[in-house]
Amino acid sequence: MTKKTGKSKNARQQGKANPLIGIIMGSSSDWETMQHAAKILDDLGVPYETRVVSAHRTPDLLFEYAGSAENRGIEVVIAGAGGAAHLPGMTAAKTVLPVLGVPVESQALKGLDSLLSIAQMPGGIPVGTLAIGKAGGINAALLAAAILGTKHSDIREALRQFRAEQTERVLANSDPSTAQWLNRASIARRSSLKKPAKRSPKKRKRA
Ligand code: RP5
Repeated sequence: MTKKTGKSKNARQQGKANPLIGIIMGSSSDWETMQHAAKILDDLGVPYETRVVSAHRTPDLLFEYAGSAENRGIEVVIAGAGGAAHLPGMTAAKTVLPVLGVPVESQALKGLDSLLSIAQMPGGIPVGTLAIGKAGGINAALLAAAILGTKHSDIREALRQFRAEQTERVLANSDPSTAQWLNRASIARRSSLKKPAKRSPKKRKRA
């Protein structure tokens, strides 16, 4: 068994003092999606920071954040946004750091609007676009770690360990029919425990 990645915290993670990754999002409502990126980085022991930076509600903050990220030591930006999602593209326009975009699932169009807004950047300013929603948040963090891994060997090794554990989990549960059977058996057991006791019929009061 390989050691759990989450427990193998390295020196980098101490206090998240020097974040290498900036996770930004257009609204605090995007956190539900972006927290999955943060969790993966926690597991890998990669220091990061999180900020709400809205392209249309706080445009000056966006310029300030994207313009200063490189000098502050950030090496990759993960930007999540929903709807007419211009945050990742605008961020990429203000920095030469790699920007990974996470399309947040919108109510109106289920995130298709976010996906196209982020992926369809005109040639010249790229945004690496991930899947809509939770999978995109997870994969943005893994891809950011892979990018950092080309320079930081400890991050590359943490990513290798993450992959090994993931493979182990799949191989350890390779027969879904057994898992389903176990599941059905435990549901049946639980429902038999919950069966209400037979009540004796109430005696009618005589008038
Ligand atoms: C975008 O608008 C945000 O990225 C968010 O996904 C969406 C809705 O924002 P709220 O109205 O929930 O703040 O800017």
